[in-house]
Formats: sequence, C-alpha cells, structure tokens
Amino acid sequence: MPMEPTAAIEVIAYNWVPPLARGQVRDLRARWALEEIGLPYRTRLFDVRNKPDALYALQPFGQVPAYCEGAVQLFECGAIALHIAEKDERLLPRDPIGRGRATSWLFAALNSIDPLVLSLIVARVHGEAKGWAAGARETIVPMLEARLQRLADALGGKDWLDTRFTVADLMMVATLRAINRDLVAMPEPIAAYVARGEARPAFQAALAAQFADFIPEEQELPA
Ligand SMILES: N[C@@H](CCC(=O)N[C@@H](CS)C(=O)NCC(=O)O)C(=O)O
Repeated sequence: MPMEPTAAIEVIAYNWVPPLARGQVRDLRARWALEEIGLPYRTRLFDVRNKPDALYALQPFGQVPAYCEGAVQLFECGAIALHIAEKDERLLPRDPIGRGRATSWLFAALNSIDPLVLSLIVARVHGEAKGWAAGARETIVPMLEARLQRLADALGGKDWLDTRFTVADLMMVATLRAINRDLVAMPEPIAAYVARGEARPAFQAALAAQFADFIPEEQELPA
C-alpha cells in the first residue's frame, strides 16, 4: 500500500544502483518500517553515479536513506527506523522494559553485527584488486561467525528477539541478509530467522517498491 505521491513522509532513495546492490539499499529499511504500520510515503530519487548537492543537503555523506516529514529531516537508517517505530506500538513496545530490549537489539544490529558485515563487503569491493581481501576475510569471518552463534543463543527457540516482532528484528534481519553465505557459515536458526523476516508481507511490499523505483534496463548503461 503505502507508496502515495502526496504523502507527508518522503523517503530519499536511489533510482539507479548496480544490479548486485538492488534489494539491499538501505532505504529498504525505512520502507519496511512504514509498510509494517501502513503509513503512506513518497520517494525522492537520486542516481548513485551522479549525486547533486541536493543529496548532500539531505544526507551529509551523500548516501541514502534520508527521510523528510514536515520540518523533521533525518538520516541514518537506525535513526529513521526508530523515528518511524516511535509512531506505533507494533514496532516499538511502549513499556520501558520492552522498549529497552528493542532499542538495545536495534543498536546491536547496527553496532555489533553490521560493522563486520560491512568489512566483508569493503574487502570484496576494494580488497580483491589490491590483494588484501583474503587476509581480511581470515580475520573477519570467524569474528562474524562467533557473533552469529551468540545471536542464535540469544534467540533461543523464539521466532523474534523479543516475544514478538519489533523494529529490532527489522533492523537485525535487514543487516543479516547482506551476509554472503558463501563466505560465512550462518547457523540454521539465524537463517530461519532471516527467512521469517523476509516472508513478512511488509518486507515483500518494501522490496517490490524499491525495485519499482529503479530505472529500466536500457537506462543503466554508464552515463
Ligand atoms: N550509516 C548509513 C549508511 C548508508 C549507506 O551506506 N548507504 C549506501 C546505500 S545502502 C549508499 O548510499 N552508498 C553510496 C555511497 O556511499 O556513495 C545508514 O545506515 O543509513
């Protein structure tokens, strides 16, 4: 539902990224959160190959996502997800105990898992040609696998990090799905957890909306 041209909420995203990145760009996290609570939004799109000053005005590093809602202007997917989650108890429990657990795990996704995932991506993109990718992987992969095992322990037999789905699961699943499973052994309960997140109708709607915003094949040739 929530893509709506006149919506008050605007998500800043890309209309072009390389094929490999499609489905992983982080505006997906904002879209997913909005879909979970049925809030309409529109998008403002930029081409990652050609970033104007207007993008830097919205996101100081010229990245996406950014988010505008009236006078509220946000960047960083964690801040955006938390802002959206504040609007609805379905994403963020109102009680301080549940809220504390959700925010802790939201930050854990971004601070304790994501840096290792990103390091592997940087090693692939920049380290291959320069000859340091294999060495980096040798260090990072066991660290990430140990984290994933601890995450599986924390999940226990539960479907979600708490007693029900929250914004913490949204951010954790979005982070985990960027892991290259050819390199990193993912414990079965974590793979099942990611699959559960990806099976949610709101995730599927967000993914479809991100793909719908990319420009068609014939316009993908380098400018
Ligand atoms: N810490 C930022 C990272 C944002 C980020 O890495 N965005 C990527 C897309 S997923 C991007 O815009 N990359 C293009 C670039 O850095 O030039 C967040 O989580 O929002």
